[in-house]
Amino acid sequence: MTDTNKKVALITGITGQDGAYLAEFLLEKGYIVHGIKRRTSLFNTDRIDHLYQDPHETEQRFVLHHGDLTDSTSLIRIIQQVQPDEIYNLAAQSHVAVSFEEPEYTANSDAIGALRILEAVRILGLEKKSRFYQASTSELYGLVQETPQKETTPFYPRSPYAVAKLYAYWITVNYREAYGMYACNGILFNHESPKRGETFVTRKITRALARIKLGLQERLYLGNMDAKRDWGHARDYVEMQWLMLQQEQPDDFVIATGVQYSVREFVDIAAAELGMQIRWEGEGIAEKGYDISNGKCIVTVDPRYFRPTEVETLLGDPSKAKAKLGWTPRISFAELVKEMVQEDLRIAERDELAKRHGFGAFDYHE
Ligand code: NDP
Ligand code: GDR
Repeated sequence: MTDTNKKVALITGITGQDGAYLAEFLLEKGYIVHGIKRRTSLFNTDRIDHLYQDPHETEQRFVLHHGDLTDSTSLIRIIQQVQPDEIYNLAAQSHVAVSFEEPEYTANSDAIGALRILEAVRILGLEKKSRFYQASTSELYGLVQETPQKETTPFYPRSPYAVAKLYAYWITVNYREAYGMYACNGILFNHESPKRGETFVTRKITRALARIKLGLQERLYLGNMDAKRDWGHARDYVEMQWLMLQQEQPDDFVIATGVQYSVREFVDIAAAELGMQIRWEGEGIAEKGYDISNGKCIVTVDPRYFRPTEVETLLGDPSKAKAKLGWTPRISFAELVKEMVQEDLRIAERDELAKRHGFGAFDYHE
């Protein structure tokens, strides 16, 4: 049973970083939240387990459905059943480096996946009911044509991921113009949190440094340390996703902080949070970072993490979102790094305790 006066949201990618924060945010706003998760051989709901509701309870406010962005039939069935007021398309193969290894799958899920949802809405005659949010990305700017990047900056995608997201961006605009759908692109710059996947560079750094600090890991291997990103906090960014769907007219917005740091600077700031200081020596692939307290080499470059085509620098201009959505990030970069480091330290302490009691602690480098 569900309350018919409550707004109904459908989130694809609900098991991911943003999906988890957005689900929490919408539940607090009183929404009924439906999420699409894909079938996996192990549980993949860690990030949303705290929101789980027993399906036997009478009033259902949080419901998960099995589905996949590569399977139209599942999307049509779920959208028909849920009749959502708002659809947030967050699902994607979201790792840029992996997209070079799985370009076809990335196109299928990230590009055609968006089309499948838009078509499902049209087939079901929900164009005027269901508002649509597309998780677009600063990766669209790729080889940057203008700095800082804003909504009118030309795109130049540099990876199969970004090319797939370019299609999704334009099909969203096209369905808005062709069928009068309320469909928006949020061009979000990098946003991180303690829920960030462990293979994205920020989380990889905070996790590895916390483990090095506790003696669980020897070294952090990184790729391009000169890359610069405009990093914000995911909790702030999901609120903007919601706000984009609450306007009178649908539109596309850049969400960014307007400040950038290099990967190396991120390492320095995260290390400082752990009371560590790094001395850098060498250049390019010979660059090394030493813990000055004991002289140990704890950071080296591994060309395995270089990308065939790299996005060297991204810096967003969020003026439009500031003016029209009242966007101001609440969580600073320093607070973001601190929260991530503290959470990874807590996890490392748990692993260290387990190791001391004879339970294996693994060490992998991804
Ligand atoms: P995550 O990688 O953390 O989450 C991606 C989600 O998509 C997961 O729930 C994943 O499921 C799901 N998924 C992947 N493939 C499929 C598929 N074929 N069918 C159904 N679900 C699928 O990403 P984020 O939360 O960080 O990002 C959310 C969205 O925003 C993504 O589209 C990303 O590309 C985009 N984006 C992210 C930015 C960022 O900095 N975080 C910036 C700009 C855009 P599972 O848990 O099973 O893997
Ligand atoms: P990005 O994020 O590619 O910007 O995509 P990621 O954290 O993977 O890389 C950021 C930059 O760091 C460099 N880098 C490394 N990256 C990873 N993952 N691992 C390393 O060891 C490493 N060393 C250096 C990268 O080369 C890159 O320049 C993220 C994803 O969330 C996308 O889905 C989203 O669209 C964009 O952010 C905005």
